[in-house]
Amino acid sequence: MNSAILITYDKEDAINEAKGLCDAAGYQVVHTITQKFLKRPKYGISGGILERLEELSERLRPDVIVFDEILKPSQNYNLASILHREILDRETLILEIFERRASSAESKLQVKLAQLRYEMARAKEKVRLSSMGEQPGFMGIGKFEVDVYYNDIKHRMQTIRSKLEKAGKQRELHRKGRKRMGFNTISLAGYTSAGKTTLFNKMTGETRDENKELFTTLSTTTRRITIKQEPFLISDTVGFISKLPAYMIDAFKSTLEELAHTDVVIVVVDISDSLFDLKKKFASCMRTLSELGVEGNKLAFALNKMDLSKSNEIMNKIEILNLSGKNNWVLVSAKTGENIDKLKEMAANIIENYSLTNPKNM
Ligand SMILES: Nc1nc2c(ncn2[C@@H]2O[C@H](COP(=O)(O)OP(=O)(O)OP(=O)(O)O)[C@@H](O)[C@H]2O)c(=O)[nH]1
Ligand SMILES: [Mg+2]
Repeated sequence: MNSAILITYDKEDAINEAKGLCDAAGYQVVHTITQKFLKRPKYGISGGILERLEELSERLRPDVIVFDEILKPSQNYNLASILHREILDRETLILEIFERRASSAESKLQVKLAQLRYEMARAKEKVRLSSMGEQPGFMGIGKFEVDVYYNDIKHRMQTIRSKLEKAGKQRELHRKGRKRMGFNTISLAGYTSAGKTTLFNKMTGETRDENKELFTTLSTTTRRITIKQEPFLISDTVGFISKLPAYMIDAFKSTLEELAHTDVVIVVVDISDSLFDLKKKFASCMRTLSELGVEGNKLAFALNKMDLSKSNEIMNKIEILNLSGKNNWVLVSAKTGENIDKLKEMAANIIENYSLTNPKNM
């Protein structure tokens, strides 16, 4: 396993998430530096911290330095030239994880597109820097080459986009086909590691990869299940994360768009999270779902990992998530299987109620 020094915010949830990301990308964190502020113009961090980092980097010789913020090319260059190590910012780290995980042709294209968009965003700054005559991070490359580089990225992005568009059209055809055949569809969504795949496995009798690491699932899988003698199609999806780069959502759009077209979205929530994490992740999921255009009355909440939580804490959490008094949630354990049947019935009921109030969607 490669080693990393991690620089992140001095908040427990930020530290845990950043360590989880490092782990998922295959880096063992050998030292963590925490800071209140990581957006200083030149290095992201202060000169004093940079000195400490330089000393640590020399002593511990990590393979990379992970910077849990988004770095500009100039900042990345400034850091690398002092630390003599590869610097990975938060976005590069997430891209590395996605690259490691992508297995289907479509998810590979999606990751490629996200990588190119990342490069593109940086190419713009590089072009700007080179035209101003200062070109940190882009030494010795003239304006002409920069333009060639920029156009090349643009061209490659177009090629991938058109391939993805085809895949998207194929998806749409399948979706319409399923509708015609009268299938109702259910999707599992939620923060990464909430337990979507474990729940999917429990609900379908499948054995898909479930893992403690973040972003285990990148491509959607769909299976047929029966609830109250009716057939349904259920899909597992990619997890959300806070501060997911916009171009990542864009790259995974065709996959995530499915969520807006399914009849029920089961939002999987890890109810065993600390109150702080729970609120943050819940808000981030709800924001992403609303950005994707998923209607609120199509949501069912699976409050998962009940086996890990005490009941008085759970009730408090339900209150805080504003779910008490509502009937669109159920406590489950994907591990023990508790209440899985209840969840299935709830999903079926939501579809029934929805089609009663929206007959045109039938
Ligand atoms: N104790 C307990 N652990 C669970 C439960 N559900 C899932 N887990 C564990 O939580 C971890 C994450 O589960 P996954 O099913 O991979 O989570 P996911 O939401 O699919 O994650 P990504 O695909 O990475 O977004 C695994 O280690 C599971 O074994 C549960 O009900 N109880
Ligand atoms: Mg998964």
